[in-house]
Formats: sequence, C-alpha cells, structure tokens
Amino acid sequence: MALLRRRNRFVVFGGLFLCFWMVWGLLQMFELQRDSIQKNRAADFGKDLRASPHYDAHYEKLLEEDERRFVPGLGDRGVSVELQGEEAREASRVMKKEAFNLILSQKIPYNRTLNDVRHSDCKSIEYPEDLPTVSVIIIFTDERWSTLIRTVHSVLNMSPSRYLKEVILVDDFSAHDELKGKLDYYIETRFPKIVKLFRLPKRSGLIRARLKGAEEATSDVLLFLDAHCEVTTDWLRPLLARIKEDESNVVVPIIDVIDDKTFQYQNNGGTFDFEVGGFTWNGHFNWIDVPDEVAKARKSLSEPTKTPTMAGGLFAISRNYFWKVGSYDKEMDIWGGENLEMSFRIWQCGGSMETIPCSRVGHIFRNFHPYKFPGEKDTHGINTARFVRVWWDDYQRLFFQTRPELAKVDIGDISERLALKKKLKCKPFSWYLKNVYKKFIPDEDVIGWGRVRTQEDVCLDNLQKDEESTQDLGLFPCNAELSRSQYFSMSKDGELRREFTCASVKSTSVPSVVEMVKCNGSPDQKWNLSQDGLLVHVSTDLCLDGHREADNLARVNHCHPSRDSQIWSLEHVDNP
Ligand code: UD2
Ligand code: MN
Repeated sequence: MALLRRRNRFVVFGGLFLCFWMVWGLLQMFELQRDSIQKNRAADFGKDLRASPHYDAHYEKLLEEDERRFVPGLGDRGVSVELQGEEAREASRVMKKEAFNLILSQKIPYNRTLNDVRHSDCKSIEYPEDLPTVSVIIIFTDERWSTLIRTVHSVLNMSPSRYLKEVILVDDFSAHDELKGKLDYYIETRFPKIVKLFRLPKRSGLIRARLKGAEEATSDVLLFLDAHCEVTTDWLRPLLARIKEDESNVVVPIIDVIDDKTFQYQNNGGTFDFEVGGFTWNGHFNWIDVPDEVAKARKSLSEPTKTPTMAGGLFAISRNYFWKVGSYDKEMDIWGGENLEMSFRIWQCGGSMETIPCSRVGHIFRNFHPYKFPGEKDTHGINTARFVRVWWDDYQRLFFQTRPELAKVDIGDISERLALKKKLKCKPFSWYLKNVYKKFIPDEDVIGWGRVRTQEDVCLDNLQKDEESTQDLGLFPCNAELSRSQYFSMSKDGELRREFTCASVKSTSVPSVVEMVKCNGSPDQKWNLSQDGLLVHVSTDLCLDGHREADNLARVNHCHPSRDSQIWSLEHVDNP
C-alpha cells in the first residue's frame, strides 16, 4: 500500500513537473516569437540619463513636462477617448488650428498599444528569415511633437531589429521651437545611432524632403511614412517579403484611420475588405473598390492585391529600384501629385504596385494642412499638370478640358522627365488603361459626350455637388464653354453618366427626380436616345425632362415628343 502511495505521489509530482515544463516551454516560445516581431527599443525611455555625457537639465525638464501630461493606459488598444468639460472645449478650439486633437495626443503615452487588426489568415503566413533591411523615412514640416514622437516610438517598438536598420527623420524647415534643439536632444539620448535627423536648409516640400531621406538611407528598402502614423503587429515583414520576391514590387500597407478627434484606431468597422487607389480625370487620387475580376480571383482577403495608384504617404520600395525607376520629379513643389506621378511611372515602366493587407498602419487624416504653404502658386495643380503632361499622352485632353486654367500656367521644364520615360522605354498610358485600371473614358467608345442640352438651352449639370455620395441630377442654363459640371457622357451600354456616377430612376411615379448613383450596370441605369431626341429611361419608359423649376432638378415624366424640354442633343456624337 505504502509503496503504491509513494509511486502515486511520484506520478503526480512527475506529471505536475512535466506540465509545468511544457507550459514554461510554450511561454518561452511565445516570448521568443514576440521578440522577433517587435523588439522594444524604445525601452531605454525613462532611464536615468544623468550619467550620460549628453545630459542637459533644460531639455530634461521640458521632456518631463511632456511626460507629466500622460495618463497611463489612455488610448491603449486604440480605443476612442473623449475629453470632458473645459478640456474638451479647449481641445476643440485647438483642433481648429492643428487639424487634429493635439490636447488629447499630449495625454496619450508615446508607447500606447494597438490591437492586432489583421485578417486572421495573416497569422499563419510564413516569411523568409533573410528579408531585406529597411530604412524608415519620416518627413515633416511643423508637425507636432507628440504625434511625431509617437510615430517614431511605434516604428521602433513594432519592427524587428534585424530588419530595421535606421529611422531617418527629415525636417522640412520647421519653425516650431519644440522641433529644434529638444528634438536633437531626444534622439541623441533616447535612440542614439538608430534614429538620424536631417534638416533641410529651406522649405523644400514633401517631395524633395523624401528625396533627401532616400539619399541618406543605407538599407535595401526605403519605407516612407507621414509624421502622424502608428504601425501595428507584424506590419513590416509582409512588405519586405514582397519586395524580396521582386524588387520592382512597390508595396503599400492598408492605411487605417486614426480618428483625428478621439485617436481611435478604426478597424474598418471590423471588416477586412479594403479599397485600392484610383484617380479622377481631373487629376486627383481617390479610393476605389477592388475590381470584380480581381476580387473574385482572390482566395483570401489577406492576399497582396494590385492597386492602380497609391495614396502616397505610406509605401515601401527597393532602394535600388527607387533610383532606377526615376525616384521623384524633383521639380514638384510642396505637396500633392507625387503619389500619382509615381504610380503611373511604376506601372508604365515595368513595375507593379500592390496593397499588402497583412501590413496595417494607422494615419491621422486631417481636414486641412496645419502648416503654411509658401508663395501664391497652386503647387498641387502645377505638380498634377506636370505628371499629366509626362504620363497621360493624348489622355491629357481629359484633364485640360476640365481644368483649362492649368493649360496656361508655367509648369516649368518637363524635358528631363520625358527623357526618363524614353530611356526606360515606358509603355503608353493607353496600355495602363487597358491593363492596370479599366476606367471609364468619357469621350472614347461612347455614343456621345459633352454638354447635354434641351431645345430650351438648358443643360444637365452636377450643380457642383460632391459626387462621392448619391445626388439628384441637376439642370442649369448651358455654359458658353464645356465646363466640368456640364460634362456628361452617353455610354454604349446606355448609361447617362459622369466619371463614376450614372443617372438612375427608382420610382415609376411622375414626375420623379433622377438620382446620380455609383454606376453598377443595373437596368435602372439604362437610357435610350431616340431618333427624335427623347432620352427614354428604359425600365420605366419615362422621358428625361429638362423643364427647369426652382430647385434646378431634372425629372422624368411621361414622354411628349412635342415638348422642347424633352428634346435633347449631345454636344459631340461619336457614332451617329
Ligand atoms: C497624402 C499623403 C501624403 C502625400 C500627399 C500628397 C497619405 C496618408 N498621405 O496627404 O504623404 O503623399 O497625399 O502629396 O497617403 N510635409 C513636408 N513638407 C511640406 C508639406 C508636407 O515635409 O511642404 C510632410 C508633412 O509634415 C507630412 C507629410 O509631408 O508628414 C505629408 O503631408 P500631409 O500629412 O499634410 O499629407 P496628407 O496625409 O494630407
Ligand atoms: Mn498625412
């Protein structure tokens, strides 16, 4: 009996030991894995620096004041934070100047945590060990201290040290005091060696600031970020892995929204679907749905997905390829357009551009620029006209038709960029439109386009409304020249449309307003232009009537071929 009990005890202890050992082993493995994904190099932060040769009591005092504002744990896991009372009122006053909630930002610790927001399929992807090294380049002009520093901490905290060789900060001639000596001091004492700061001797704009960063970088890959970002779990490896496969892959993370007011990390409302980059014929970037055929071919929402353009601020590119494919147009000034220029250039000159859904980075989208734009020039417009002239071939007509003012301004010399296009034997824009982004071309392969006019000289008009959401179709006296607001097309599929929206009728009652909704090929978006000029809505058999009422809205009504307000003509008819 006694022997049996002893043996039992032995078994129990042995078993317990085994369990303990296994749990410990698992924990160790987990620790190791965590360490290889995120090496907390901002850990030095807060260490007693008085023994350091760089120690400066003045700056330490300023830094302590910053830290005293922190509320430990505030905003952790990316949750939304609402300020209260007088503080909330002050925050909204400050927000009018800063374009984001600076007061709240100052209370959220630099090392706040974020959730792992990736699609679950991302977690089982295996990446090679020997990925390329990376230089993260963060450019800024008069960004605020707390957001800039949080960006740097976040990158250091969440990037494996074996890949992250350096963080390069480029100060585009900021005026704020806090970005001067205090910043040098902070970097020198907290992250010596790994973070490098370069200052431009005059305001140069974000394009030339990024060029400076690229010139100073020494790693295999350049990774650009805006100065108000936070990166998330395992954000780096998916980007580097794709570049390792092919150096001409230019890759973009999913850019999540960090709420400008509450600092909530918005996880697309919990869904994993994402949009890719497009553009408008008047030269702006926009977000578009992943084309149906691409979406259908994907096995998982975690797969790299080709994107026709990029938003511009957050992307990675092989350093070698960056220079080979023409870096940036250094004549572009201040802000805007460089993202589209690079997108067309990459695609047309043999590269590719992808959104990598397993890499997710948050960015504070601001409603206006909280920094000064020097001079009177419309730099965004000029930058845009520069890339349109270089990359859009004949299609530049579509740009200048609706932005004629830019046809006349001096956009500088583009001969170097045209020479580059020739040297790299880049494909024409028609190739891009056929193979990369099958976008509606308003004056090609259509029944007609231009002003759509009644016998009473009233024209269809978008009434300058924002076309991102559904709007009623408007009417207005025809302008003397074709302007953007009166530019409509009649497609061969019978759509009466603009670039992205189609005239649609949802009700059979008369008279009924006509809605401009996102084109989707459905029957309620089909029209027929009859021999005698009636615009018949196919599924209801009602006619478009341009009789102008006080609300300036177009309506459908019973067809009356004798009514001048129902007899329409298209300005340009391609296939009569
Ligand atoms: C978007 C891009 C931005 C850039 C821009 C088009 C994202 C998330 N952001 O606008 O990176 O491609 O479109 O040009 O895709 N800056 C300078 N010097 C200047 C102006 C700005 O260094 O003269 C810095 C600025 O401090 C910031 C970055 O450039 O870190 C981008 O500026 P932004 O945040 O105002 O641009 P954003 O996000 O509205
Ligand atoms: Mn930005």
